[in-house]
Amino acid sequence: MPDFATNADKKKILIAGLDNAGKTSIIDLVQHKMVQTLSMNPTKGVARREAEILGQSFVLHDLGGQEQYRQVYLSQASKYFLETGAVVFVVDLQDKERYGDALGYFEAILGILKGLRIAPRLYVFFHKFDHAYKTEYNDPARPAREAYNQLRDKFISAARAGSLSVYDFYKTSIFDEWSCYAAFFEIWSSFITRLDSIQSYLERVTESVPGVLLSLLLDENSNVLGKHFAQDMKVAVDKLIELATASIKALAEFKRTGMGAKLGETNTVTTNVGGRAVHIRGFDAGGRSFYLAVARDTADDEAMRAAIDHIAYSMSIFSAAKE
Ligand SMILES: Nc1nc2c(ncn2[C@@H]2O[C@H](COP(=O)(O)OP(=O)(O)OP(=O)(O)O)[C@@H](O)[C@H]2O)c(=O)[nH]1
Ligand SMILES: [Mg+2]
Repeated sequence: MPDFATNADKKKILIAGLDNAGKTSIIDLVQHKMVQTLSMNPTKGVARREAEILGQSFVLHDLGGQEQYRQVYLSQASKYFLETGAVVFVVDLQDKERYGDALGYFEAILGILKGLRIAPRLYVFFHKFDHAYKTEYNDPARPAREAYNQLRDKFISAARAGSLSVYDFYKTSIFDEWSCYAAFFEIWSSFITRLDSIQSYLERVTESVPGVLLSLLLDENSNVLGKHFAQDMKVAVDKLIELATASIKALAEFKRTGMGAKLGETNTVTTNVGGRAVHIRGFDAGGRSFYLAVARDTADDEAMRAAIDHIAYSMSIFSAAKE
C-alpha cells in the first residue's frame, strides 16, 4: 500500500545513463546551479534534487553511472526503481565506443521495469550534441548521422521488446541551454496537465499583440511554464532561442543576486542580446509569483510596456482563475 501520509504525490524522476554521460550537468543547468568550474566529480551513488513546478513536487534521482553503482541499482531494483514516474536516460553521443554499453544499460533498466510491472514514461536524451560531433552530424558525407539513426532505432526496438515505448527523444547539450530547458518543459508538461492550457492561452494572448517576437512564462526558479515564438520568421528561430535563453538566465541571475528589489509589476529587467531587448517583469497570481519575458520587433518602450502589461494581466487572470 502506498503511504499517503508521506509525499504521496511527489513525482519521482530517475536520471540514468553511463558514467560521464552528462546527467549531473543537465540537472545543474536546468536548476541554474551550473558552476563555472572545469572539474566536476562523478556522482557517488544517487544524488537527489527537489523541484517544484506549479505546486507539483518532483524529486530527481540522479543515478551516478559508474559501473559499481549501476550494479547496485540493478541488483536492488525495487529499492531504486519503484514508484518512478519517468526515466530520463542520457546517452553521450560523443562516446561512440560505448553506444553498445549505453544500450545494454538501457535494456537492463527496461528489464527491471518489466519485472517490477511498472511503466514510467521513458525519455532519451542524446546528449553532448555539440562541437565537433554536431559538425560531423551535419555533414552528410560523414557517418555520424547514420550512426545516430541506427542508435535511435535500437533504443526504439529495445523499448518495444520490453513492451514499452520511448515517449520522446531529445538532442541536448549544455552548450545549448535551450535544448535542456525545452526537454524538461515537455517532461513537466506531461505530469502537469494545466501547463497545456497555460501554454495555449499564452500563445493566444501573445498572438493578439502585434509585433511580439517571443514570450515566455517563467516561475520563481526560472522554470519555463509556457513559451511562444512568433511564427512569421521575421527573426530566425536561432535568434529567438538565444533571446529566450538569455532571458531565462537573466531572471535566474536576478533571483540569485536579489539586487535588493522585488522584480514586480512596477519594475522590469531588460536584457539585451545582439541588439535586441527582452523585458522581464513579475506578477502574482493565485498566491504564486510568475515572470513574463517578452521581446518585440521594435525597441519602442511605450509599446513594449503596453504589450507586456497586456500579456501579464491576461496571464494573471487566467492563472489565478484556475487555482
Ligand atoms: N561536450 C559536452 N560535454 C558535456 C556536456 N554535458 C556534460 N559534459 C561534460 O561531461 C563530463 C561528465 O559530466 P557529468 O554531468 O559529471 O556526467 P554524469 O553523467 O553525471 O557522470 P556520473 O556522475 O559519473 O554518472 C563533464 O566533464 C561535463 O563537463 C555536453 O552537453 N557537451
Ligand atoms: Mg553525475
